Formats: sequence, C-alpha cells, structure tokens
Amino acid sequence: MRHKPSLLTLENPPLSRRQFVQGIAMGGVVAGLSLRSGPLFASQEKSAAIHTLRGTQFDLSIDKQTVNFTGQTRLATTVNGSLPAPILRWQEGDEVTLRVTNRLDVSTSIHWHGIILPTAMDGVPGISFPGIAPGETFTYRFRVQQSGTYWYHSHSGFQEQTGLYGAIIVDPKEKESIQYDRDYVVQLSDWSDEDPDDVYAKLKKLSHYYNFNERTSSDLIQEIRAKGVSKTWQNRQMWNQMRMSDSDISDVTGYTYTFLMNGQTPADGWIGLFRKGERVRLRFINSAAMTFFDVRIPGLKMTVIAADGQDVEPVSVDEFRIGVAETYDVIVEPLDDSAYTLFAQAIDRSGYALGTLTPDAGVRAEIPEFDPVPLLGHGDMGMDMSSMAGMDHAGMGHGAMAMGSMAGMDHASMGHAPAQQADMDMQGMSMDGMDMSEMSMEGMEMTDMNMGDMKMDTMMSNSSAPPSPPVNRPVTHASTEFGPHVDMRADSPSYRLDDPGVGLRNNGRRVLTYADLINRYPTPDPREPGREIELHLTGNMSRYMWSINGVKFANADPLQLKYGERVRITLVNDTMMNHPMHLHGMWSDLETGDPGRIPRKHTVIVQPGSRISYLVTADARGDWAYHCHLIYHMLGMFRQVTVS
Ligand SMILES: [Cu+2]
Repeated sequence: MRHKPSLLTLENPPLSRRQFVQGIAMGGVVAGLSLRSGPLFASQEKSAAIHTLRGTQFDLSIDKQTVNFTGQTRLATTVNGSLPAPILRWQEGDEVTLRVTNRLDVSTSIHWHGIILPTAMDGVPGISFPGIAPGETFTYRFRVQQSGTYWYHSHSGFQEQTGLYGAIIVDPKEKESIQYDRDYVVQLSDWSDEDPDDVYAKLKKLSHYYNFNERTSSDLIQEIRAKGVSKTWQNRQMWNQMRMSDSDISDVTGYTYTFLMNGQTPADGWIGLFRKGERVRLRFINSAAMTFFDVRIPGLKMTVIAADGQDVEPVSVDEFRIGVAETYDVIVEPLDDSAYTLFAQAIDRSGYALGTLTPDAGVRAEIPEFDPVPLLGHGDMGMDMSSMAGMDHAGMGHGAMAMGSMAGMDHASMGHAPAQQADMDMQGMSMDGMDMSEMSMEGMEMTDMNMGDMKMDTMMSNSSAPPSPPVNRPVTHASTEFGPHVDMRADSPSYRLDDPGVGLRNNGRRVLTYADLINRYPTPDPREPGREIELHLTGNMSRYMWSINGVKFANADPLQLKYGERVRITLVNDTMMNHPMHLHGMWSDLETGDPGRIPRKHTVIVQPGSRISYLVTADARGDWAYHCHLIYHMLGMFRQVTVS
C-alpha cells in the first residue's frame, strides 16, 4: 500500500526542514514512541520516530514500561517512556545539565558512551559514582568538548539489555566538514523477551545454549554421505577435542533475540524517507547487548565519514561490520526513486535488523538472503600455519590465515602408525590448553572450515588410512601463564587490521576494515608511547567465565596509568569470539597504519585469535572503567583504570 501523503509531506513540508530531517513528523505520523501494544504485522504505517531532545537542560526519567515486540507483553526499561531512549542533540562547547530520575525499584545509572568528561560524570556505579538509588535524581553536568555520533546507556546490571539506550548527536561548533541534506540515526539493538538474568544463568550452565548453528546429527549424516566417515570424523574430532565449535560465533542468538532498528522489529521495519539526489547521512549506532551486525544497503555504496563519532577520510564501501558499542556515520546518495533495504545481519546469521530508505513510505525493497553461517578458521583461533608446504596462498586474503610450518612434521606422537604420514604439523598449537600432538589431523578437509579459497586438496591427499575411531579420552590442558581459569589460548595471534572478519572474507563486496580508517586530521598526540601494556582477553567457555590475563574483575588490581603519559595498549584475544573493548574517559588511538593520521575510537573490536594495538594519552585523572562491551562478558572481562 502506498502513502501519497508522505510524499506530499516531503514535497510541501509544513514543518521546517530541520524538523523534518529529525524525523519529527513523517507522513503525518507523529509517534514519539516506538512502543506498541497492538498486534504486530498489521500496521502499514511504520514511520514512528524517536523523540529528539535539544538544548542544554534535560530531564530524563527512567522507568519500567510494557512493550510488545514479539506478540508477548514484557516490561522494558525506558527513558521518558521511550525505547530507544530519546535522541539527545547537543552543541559542541555547551555545558549540558542532565537530571536523571530513577523510577525503578533498583539502582540505575547512565553512562555517556564516548563522551570525554570528568570521571564523576561518567556514570559507572562503583567506579565513578555510587549509582542512582530508587526515587532519587542525579544531576550530570559537563562541557561537551567534541562533536559527532555517540550514545548513552545504563551501566547498571542488565538494564541496557532491557531497553535503556539512546543516541547522542553533538553538532560541531564550526560548520560540518561534510555536507548532507538529510540526517538519520540508525540505532541497532537486540531485544529478548527473556529476563537477562535467566539468559545469563543459561549461559553459565551451557555456554552453547543459544547456538543452533552447531551442527546437528542430521548434518553429520549428510556430511558423512558427502565426504565419507574418515574426513567427516576427523574434522569434527579436532573441534570436539578443542571443545569448541567452528560455528560458535555468538553466545546469544536470534533464538531469543528480536533485532531492532530504531526500536522497530524486522516485521515493521524502520523507514527513512529521501528524495532522489539527496545526500543522506546515516548515523549507525550498535546499542545491542551482545550482537555484532554486518550492515549493507543493496544497490547503494556507503561512504564512511566517521567512526565512533570522529571524522575519518571518506571511504566508499558496500558493507561494514559494527561491533557492539561502535558507531559509524555514512553518506548514501540514492539517485533514483527506488526503495533500498537497510540490512543488518547478525554476525551469526541468526536474524537481522531491517529498515528501508525510500522516497515513499509505502514502497519497500527486496530483503536479501542471509549470507552463509560463518565458520571459524584456524586464523580465528590464533593458529599460525604460515608456511604450509605445497599450498596455494593466492586465495588467502588479508593474511588472516597464516598457516606455518606444516611441512616435515613428526607423526609419531599422533596416535597412529608412523607410516601414516599426516600432512600437517600442528605442534605448538595449544588452543584450549590441549596437547595438539594427540590429534589425528590427516585427511582433514580444511575447506570445510571456511579457510577461504585455499587449495588444500593436494595436502589432504593422504586420507586412505582407515577412519580413526572416536577418542573419548579427556582433554588435557596444557598450563598457560593464566592458570586454570582459562581454557583457550591463541599461540600465534596476528595483527589483522585489513581482515574484515569471519563471515565477511571474500564475499565479493567491498567490506570496511580497520585498515581503512584514517583520521581526517593529524594525530592529536604525536608522541611515541613511553611504555607498552599487553593484555590477554581470556575465557573459559565451559564455565562461561571471561577475564583479562586470566583474572576476572572481582580479583583484579586496577591498571595504573600516569597522568599525562602516552601508552600503547596491545590486546591479544585468546578466545574464539570478537570482543569490543571500551576504555572510558580517554580515546583509544587505533594504530591502523599512518602514524600521522591515527583514528580515534572509543570501542575497538579485537577479533578472535588476533592482536591489536592502540595508543592512549592518559589525560583524564581518576578512576575509569575498561571492559568488553558484550553485556554477559563484562562481569569478568573488566578492569578499573586509575590515572594519577
Ligand atoms: Cu567480550
């Protein structure tokens, strides 16, 4: 059904253009809230916009409210009755005052994510302030020293998962460096009807609870038919022995999540209007609790102009991955009157958030198919396999899969007759702390593990040996310096800045990588770092415990920085998952290449089995939080940083 009124509104705007651009009124629909209680799937008109609050004085009221995203009525945590919370529009240089009133029956807080401010205003209970008790009002006041796209969220319990997140737009004091005609926030999130405490309890009991990508026995039968018992078994045996799954991409999935775009379910779909030829700025914010999204708009190139609120040299892409808590601003220029789908697949392909850019609210575009479920490869597990004999490196791409020293191995210890010469030397790998020399790897069909386009066939030719019987001996854990609480270890973690990540490699599209991010301006602090800190992101999947250097937050001493120092932090991901690491209070200057143009981020994805480095200028005294932004990882993978 088509809505001519919305087009009329576009062509004869009764409101100021600025109001229209904010999405205050579209197609005559003034729906300040995206909350619905009526039946879903019925309405044709889904132009509901999130309310925008402007100025320097803000009253925000945190409350519980019923919502219905799935057909079930649930309680959400809202701000001024809205989910997402209202968009806050600030002006660079202004002092803003935000009075936050807690109408919940538990303590709450708001953290202004990516905003540089004094520690007492940072809103992290236990670190920057005690939190906001029920019935109380806390007044935040600080000067806004930056511009761009940011967001805010609760830093208390799992309130963020239940809806407490909103967008922040800071308009620059000077003119925008990039011109555009239209401006939309595109806020992505993951909603669950389950109580987050229950979700967490399930993960604690069974870390794979929500992961249905793990192969089922019928997959196994099909695989055996296709490849024979030997190859099939040997594939699985390796992964089983590591007690991991090659499709273990997300802890929490579309099984429980409904993915939202600006608070709209995929069935409803958020709508952004445009007129052909306009330059449209889309401010993508990942406010999900646990979900990374792969974002594209089939038919449109996206020019990335800012990352985490900070201007970068414009780069044209077809797709980008947005980690939890990251933001990307892009410009699109639709040149015709077609509708375009904003397609944000969850990284594990268990669902998507959806929207439409369209000249006519009644016209939608086709929804693309999911990409295949990504499977982790050895590079994702930090295995070094870089000089494998006889392999074709041409298709490896991005250097993500350095496969080394596979030639001339000693098979005597592999539990097979020495005559059965396996093809791969996996010695030295100790993922999961296990002794890899016990594994039988011959005949492994590595293409099955998403090893890109590698031509492994020649290597895999020695599979005439009889199938190895299942081995049910217990996995032995090699000791690591991080102790018994860690069951994963990347032996050869590599820098992979130009790797778009698992599931996005060689997909035929131009995908943004961190290597593409170049500051539009000179590096603000050009000093060389005075010292280096290396931290390992660690975990124990079987107990769903996350930690840094094997120590969870509760048992860890604060990380000490000296006021004024420039320090390099190198993060090494020993786990199989992406962790979006967020340092509060100070920028993370991500070393992507040109030291003169280092981009500034507040949240840095550390890919599985990889390492990444950034520079920090310790220019903010006090205590700060430093943690993985995945909400169910945060309890352990968290440090206090003290600048003194
Ligand atoms: Cu994490």
